[in-house]
Amino acid sequence: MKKLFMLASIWAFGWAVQSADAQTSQADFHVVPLPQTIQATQQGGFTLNNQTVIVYPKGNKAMKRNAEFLAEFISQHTGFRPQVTTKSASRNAIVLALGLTDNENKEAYTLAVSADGIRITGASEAGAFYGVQTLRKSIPMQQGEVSFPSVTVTDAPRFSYRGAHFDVSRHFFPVDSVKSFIDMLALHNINRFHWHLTDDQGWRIEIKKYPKLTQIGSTRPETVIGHNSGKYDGTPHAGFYTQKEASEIVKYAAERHITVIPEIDLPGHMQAALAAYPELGCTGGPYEVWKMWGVSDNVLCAGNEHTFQFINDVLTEIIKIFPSEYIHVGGDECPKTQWAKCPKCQARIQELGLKADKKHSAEERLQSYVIGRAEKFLNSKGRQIIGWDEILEGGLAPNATVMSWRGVQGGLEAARQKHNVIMTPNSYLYFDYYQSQDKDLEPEAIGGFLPVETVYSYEPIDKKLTANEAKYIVGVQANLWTEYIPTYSQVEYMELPRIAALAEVQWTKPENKNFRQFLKRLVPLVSIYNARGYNYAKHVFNVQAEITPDFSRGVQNVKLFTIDDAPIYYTLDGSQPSAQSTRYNGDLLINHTCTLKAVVVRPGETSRTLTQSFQFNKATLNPIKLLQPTAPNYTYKGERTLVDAIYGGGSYRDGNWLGFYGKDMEAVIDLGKETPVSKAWVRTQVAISDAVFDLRKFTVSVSDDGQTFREVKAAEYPITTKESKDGIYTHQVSFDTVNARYLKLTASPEKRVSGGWHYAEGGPAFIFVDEIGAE
Ligand code: TNX
Repeated sequence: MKKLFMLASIWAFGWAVQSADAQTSQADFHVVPLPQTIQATQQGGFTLNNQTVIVYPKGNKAMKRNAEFLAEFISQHTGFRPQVTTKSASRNAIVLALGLTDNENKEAYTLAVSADGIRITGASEAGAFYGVQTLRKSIPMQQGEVSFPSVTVTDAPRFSYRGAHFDVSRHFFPVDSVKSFIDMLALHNINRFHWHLTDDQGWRIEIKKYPKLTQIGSTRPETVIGHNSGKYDGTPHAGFYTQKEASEIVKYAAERHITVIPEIDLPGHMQAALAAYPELGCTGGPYEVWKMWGVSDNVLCAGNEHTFQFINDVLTEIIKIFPSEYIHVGGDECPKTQWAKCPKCQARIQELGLKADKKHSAEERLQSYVIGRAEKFLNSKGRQIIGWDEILEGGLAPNATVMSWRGVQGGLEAARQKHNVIMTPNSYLYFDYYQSQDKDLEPEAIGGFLPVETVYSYEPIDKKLTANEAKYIVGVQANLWTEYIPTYSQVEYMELPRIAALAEVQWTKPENKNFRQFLKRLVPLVSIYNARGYNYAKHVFNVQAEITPDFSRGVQNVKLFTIDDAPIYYTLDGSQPSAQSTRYNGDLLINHTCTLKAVVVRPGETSRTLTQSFQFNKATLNPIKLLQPTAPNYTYKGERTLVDAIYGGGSYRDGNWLGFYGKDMEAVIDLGKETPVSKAWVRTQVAISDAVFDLRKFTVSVSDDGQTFREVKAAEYPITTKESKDGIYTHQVSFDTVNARYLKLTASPEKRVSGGWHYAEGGPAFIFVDEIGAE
C-alpha cells in the first residue's frame, strides 16, 4: 500500500515537471547584485534549450571550470545540462571568452544576448565568472526552456575588495561547512574570505613547529552558557584544520575566484596559544584555553624575544599555506594591563625609547612596535598586512591596510593618512547582531539590531572624505563572530539574506541602489537559497503593514503586503490566523477596537504573525489641533498620532509618541457634533534617566464653538523624584456628563526640575504622549 502511494506521488511529481516543461520561463538580468547597466539591443532574444552548448577557449583551465560551473548551475535551474566544449558553434551556444579590453577593471565582463546565443566576455577569468553568476541568477528555478531578452549587460564591481569574515575560533566549523560558506560567498560575488583562525577560545590551524598549538590550544574544556552567565556547559569544544585541509580550502576558494585571507590575531586574543606555550605570556601562566567570551587580559609578552620568533615562525608556515598577498595580523583589543606591570615589557619600552604623549601611551606604542615587526617580516616575504583599526593607536605600520570595525572613524583617519582601508563598521556590517527587535523569537545573539535594510543603506565612501582620500577605501566586508553561533545552520541564518544586501553595497553603484527594488530582486535569489537548502532568515518575507488614518471617514486604512505577493490571511478577534482565515484582498478599513493579526502562507510554511491593536474611543480619528508645538525631534507624524487608535510601545522613540518640552500638550479635538462625555484620559511614558517625566497636571475643558472653553475637571500629579518608576501611565479623570462639540485636553510637564538630583535641574522635563481619549 505504502509503495503504491509512493509510485503515485512520483507519477504526480513527474507530471508536474512535464507540464512545467511545456512552458518557457523568462530570464531577468535584474539580479543581486544589480549589474551596472542592462541595455536593450536589436540582436534578438535567445532561447536556451536542451541542445544549447557552452563553449570556452581551449587550453584555459579556469575558463573550463567557469564553463562547468555554468553547466551545473543551468542544470540545477532548468533540469538539463548543456554540453561543455571548446568547439566553436555559430548557433545555440553560450560562449565564454576573454579579451574584454575597454575596461581597466579586471573583474569586468559584458554579457550580450543575440538570437544565436549569449556571449560573456571577461576582462579576466574572474570577470567571466561574474558573467556566469549573473547569467545563472537570471534564470528562474523552473524546469524547461528559458527565453532571454535581447540585451547587453555591461558590468564591473564598484569595490575591488569584497569581503566576508568568518570566525572559526569561538566555534569550530568543519571543512565541508567552510566550503559551503565559500559557495555562499561566490553566489554573492564576494572575492575575499577573511578566515579568523585563532583567538582566546581556540587555535584552529596546524603549525608544524608548534604542535601544542593544536594539541592543546584547539580544545577548550567547556564553554560558558549565554552571556558570561558564570555557568558552563561541561562539554569540551575542539577542532582544527590541518595544513593540508587549509590548502584544500584555499584551492576550493581560488576556483571560485576568492582569495583566502588568514588572520592570526596578535598580540591580544592569544590565550589559546598561551595555554599551549605559557612562556610566551607576561606572567608565564598557567593559562587555559578560554571558556568565556570577551577580551582576555592574557596577551603575548612584547618584552620576550621568543614572542617575535614565535610570530615569525607561525607566519612563515601561514604564508606557505596561503598565497594571499594580504595576511591579517589582528591587532584588536589588546589590553595593556599586563604590559604595564611586566618588567620585560617595560625594559623593552625603555630600550626602544617609547614615550607616552597626549595621543598614545608607551604601551600603545609597544603594540605598534609588535605589529611593525610582523609587518616588516611579512613585507620581506613579499606580503602585506591588514590589521583592525586599533593598529592606528600608537602609530600605523608603514604599509598596513586598516580594517575599520569600531564604526567608521578609524577608516576615515587611516584614509587621511593615505593607508588603504576596508570598511567593516559594526553598526552596519556585524552579522552576529540581531536581525529583529523581537529577540524572544530569535536565536540568542550577541546584541545589537541590524536588519537587512540597515545593511543595505550603508555607504562606504563617507561624505567627509575628499575625492583623493576616498581612493583609499578599497573595500567593504561583513564580519561573523561566532560566540553565539554554535551550528552551521545558524551561520546561514545570520548571513542570509543580509549578505545579499552587502553584495549590493560592495558591487553596485550607489545611484543604482534602491531598497524596495532590491527586495523584488531578492525573491528569485531566495529561490536559489531554497534550492540549495540554505537556512535563511525570513523577516523580509513577513507581512508588512502600512497604516494610514482617514479622518474624513473615521477609519484606519490598513495596507498589507509581502515582497513576493504571497497570500495574506488575517483575523480581527485576536485569534491566530491561518489559511482558513479571511484572505486579505487589498481592502481593510478599521473603525472599532480590535486586534489585527496577519500571516503570509506559502507552500509548506507560515510566516511570523503581524499583530496590531486598535483602540477606538469618542475622540479617535476626529480632527485635532495642537495649540502648542511638539519638541522638534519628537514630532514624527504630528498631532494625528494622538488620536490614531494606535498605542506606542516601550520605547518613546518608536514614532508613536510625541514629545513636549517646556510646553504643554494642549490639544483641541472637534467631535463633529454635540457629544456626551464623562471621562477623558492621556497615556504618557516616563523614562527618568532621559528627563522624560510624568505630567504635573491634566485639564479637561469643553466648548461649543471651539473658541471659548470652560474647564470641567483638572487633576494634579506628584513631582517626579529619584524614586519614581519608569513605565507607561494612563491618567484618567471622570466628571458629570457634559455635552460638548469641542474638547480641549491639556497635559502639563514639569517646567522646572528641582531637588538637585537630576542633570535636568533648573530646566524643564519632557513629557511623551502617545494617545488621548474621551468617553
Ligand atoms: C569585537 S571586531 C571583536 C571580536 C568579537 C566581536 C563581537 C574585533 C576586531 N574584535 O573579538 O568577537 O567584537 O561582535
